[in-house]
Parts: sequence; structure tokens; C-alpha cells
Amino acid sequence: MTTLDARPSRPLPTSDRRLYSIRDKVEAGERLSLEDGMTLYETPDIWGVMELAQLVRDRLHPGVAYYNVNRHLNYSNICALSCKFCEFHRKKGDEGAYTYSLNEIAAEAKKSCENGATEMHIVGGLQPYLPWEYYVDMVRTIRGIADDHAAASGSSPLHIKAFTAVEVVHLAKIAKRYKRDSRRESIRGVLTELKEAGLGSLPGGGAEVFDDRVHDTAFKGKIRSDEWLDVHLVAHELGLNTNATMLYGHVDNRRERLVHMEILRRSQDQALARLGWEGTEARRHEGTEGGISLAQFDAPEITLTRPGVSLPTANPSSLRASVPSSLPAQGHYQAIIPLPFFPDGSDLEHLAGPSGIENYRTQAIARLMLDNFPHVKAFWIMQTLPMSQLMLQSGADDIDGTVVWYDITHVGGASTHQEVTVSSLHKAIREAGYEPVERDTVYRRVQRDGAKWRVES
Ligand code: V47
Repeated sequence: MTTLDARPSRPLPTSDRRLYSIRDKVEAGERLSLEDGMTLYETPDIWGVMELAQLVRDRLHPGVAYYNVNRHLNYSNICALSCKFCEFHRKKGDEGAYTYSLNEIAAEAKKSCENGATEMHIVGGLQPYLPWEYYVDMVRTIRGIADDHAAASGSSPLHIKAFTAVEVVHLAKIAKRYKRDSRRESIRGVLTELKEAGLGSLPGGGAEVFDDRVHDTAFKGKIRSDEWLDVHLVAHELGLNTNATMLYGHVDNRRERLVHMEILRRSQDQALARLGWEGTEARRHEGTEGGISLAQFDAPEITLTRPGVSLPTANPSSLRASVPSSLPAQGHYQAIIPLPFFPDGSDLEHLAGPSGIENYRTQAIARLMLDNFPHVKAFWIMQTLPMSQLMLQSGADDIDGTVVWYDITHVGGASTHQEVTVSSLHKAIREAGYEPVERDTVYRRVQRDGAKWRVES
């Protein structure tokens, strides 16, 4: 099968003239504005949008698409919250409520190592009945098993990617370290201890859509955007890479999604500036003291965060319009993962959820707007593998991994055993025209011989 090289820049045969100026910006590597994002959402030329996104994707990752051999673990579905979009949460005593013991988690870690997984991706509900020590022990136990396995087998050590920002704040509270007036320090305390126990990075969950109206309608009680961003900022400062998600297609609207992307873009600008990333193009966010100015973006109904809460502001240093496909240092966002809302079993079951075209469009727009994120992931569990294939041709460069167990969504009535083999991932990626590249969690290439694997140095 032939794979695709970076496609040469060529005029797009678009039927919508409004895409011309956007195409010029994309070709020149210039940052798109929120109005550009709105045009991309409104144009009937979906192929034009997808092809523009592909231009950026192929520039960053010519000829290849990434996957990993991983195992997801949802340690408990008992949750203090009852977010309307979520079908996963249960209350203690409810039918189907569960919490894994540390022994069960250790057994999963062993199986992961023996089967050659490079990553465990661990998230759960905000479990009010577990002590802080459970989480530290969980990470330390897995780390010990993984390191012993690596020493005995000659494989590289498995990576622990665990706890969404929402869980991290919950952990700070149950550890009795949470102080509202020194929130970042509370977060730093728990993340430092978890890192010392063996935590390697944070997943991108729990971001939903950074808007107070959406928050109060669909996930009231959860941390708001400012706190989610604080957790990722502190993680970056501690040298932990993180991902970011956007759960869309429920009570949100398209402009709110674009603002979500803009906030993430600024947060990543900050992270890259902290790492000393100097680029070619000077960029300033005008009038953003204490928040994002929507002056040139007619969206008065959007409330970003509570009044007086400041959002990431521009760092005066110059930043690139798009980062290279890999970043040397640690402490930044790696992938944006747009997650289409799946209504079944949730309190928002009456909503339709986003259409297929809306999913392609949102994925492509994420690639175009988030010019400083190296990767866009089409999470096959939620997008489905067939849709993820075409997403690899319209902005995405990663489809997550073998997964094995997944309990948060059951798209199409799937059971919790949601596994795909490496050969199916290879086939899906090759059919999409790319060479499959196995990566580890921080996007280093993996050399594999059966269950034995090593990261390329
Ligand atoms: O935080 C919950 C979302 C997230 C529904 O970082 C739902 O590599 C759709 O964050 N329909 C968990 N989505 C998944 C997640 C993730 C997945 C893959 C890779 C990575 C990564 C992160 O799922 C939750 C929430 O935002 N979610 N309910 C639902 N009904």
C-alpha cells in the first residue's frame, strides 16, 4: 500500500470564497482568529475545511499516523457528582457500582506489562469513600510492578497516565490539602507526591466546554475552567505533559467550542513560553488582561469564567504559529482530543448528539485553531474506528490505542471490553494512507518484538 507524503500546497478547489483568506493564513502558518473558526463552522464546504486541516496535519506528521499499545483502567464509577452528560457515574449501593481493590489494580498492571502495554491510562469518578493513600499506593504499586517487569524483560518501563484535572482537585480535597486561597500550591502538593510515586503524565479529560453557562447546565458541581487550567499549568511546571479534551455536541454551541479552543491555545502558549520555545512569528493577544476579549467576536452571551477570574493571558515572547511534530522538553500539552457527546444512558439522552459531519468538522477545526498543539487524537472508542480512519485524512494524526477495557462510554451498545488488536489498528491506518507508528505516551517511537518493546532513543 502506498502511504501519503506531505501534500504540496496547492489552491483548494473550494466553492466558498470565504475560505480563500483562511487558506492563505494556513499556508503562511498564521494563527486563525475566532471569526475564521466561525467561518469554518458555517461554510457548507466541509471538504474544504477538512482539506485545510489536512494540510496542517501533513505538514506536522508527513506520511505517518500514531497509535499506542495501552490499557485503560477505570478504578471506580462511584462519583460524588452527577453530571448530566455522564452515563458512567453511580452512587454507592447502586446496581453496578464498583471500586477496584489495590490487589485488582496490581493484577491489571501485571497483565498490562505481560501483554506489552506501554501505558496505563487510569481515571475514575470522584470517589468520596477512598482515602488519599489509596491513590498514592495505586501509583506506587503499578510503578513497582512496571519497573520490576522492565528490569526482568528488557522492555522500557510502562508509563502511568492518570487522573483528570477534576480528580486531581478532588484528591487535594480528600488529602485535606486543598486551600481555596492557595489553590495552585494545594494542587502542586498532590501532583508532586503522585509524580514521586511514579505518575508520568495527565490525561485530558474533564475539560468538557470551558463556559459557565454550559458548566451550570450540564456539569454543575464540577470544577470550572480556571481550576482545570490551573491543574494543567502546575503539571506543566512540574515537567508533566498533559492532554486536553473538548466534550461537545450536548448543550454547547459552536462559538463556545471556539472559545474553548482559544483558551487552550493560550494555555499552551504559556507552557511553550515557559519552556523557552521561541518561534518566528510575534503574536500578542490584544486587550486580554484578566480574560479573553471577545470584542472582535460578536458573542456577548458567552461567559468565560466567573467575573474577575483571569484566564491565560498572552506571554509577550514570540511564539510559533505551529509547533514541530515533536517537542523536546516536558511540560506542555501534547494532544487535543475532541470528544463527541454520546447521549445513551445519560440524563441528556433526549439530545441527538453531534452528527457525523459535525464530528469531522470539529476535528478539522481543532487542528486548524490549535496551531500550537503537536497532535490531534481521534479517540476511536468514541469516534468509532471507521470514522477515525477518515479523520486521519482530515486533521487527526493519532487514534489512541488498543484500550482493552473502557467503561465511560459504550458507543453502539459496546460492553466494557472494548479492545482492538494492533493488526486492526495497522490495517485501519494503512487503509487511510499512512504508515502506522507505535508511540509511547510522550510520542517517542517504539521498537517492538512481541510483548518486548523499547523506546527509540
Ligand atoms: O472526562 C463522559 C468524557 C472523558 C461522555 O488524554 C463523555 O489521551 C462522550 O478524557 N459522551 C474521558 N464523552 C475520556 C478522556 C480521554 C479519552 C481518550 C484519551 C484521552 C487522553 C482522554 O469522556 C470525560 C468526559 O469528558 N465523557 N461522558 C459521554 N456521554
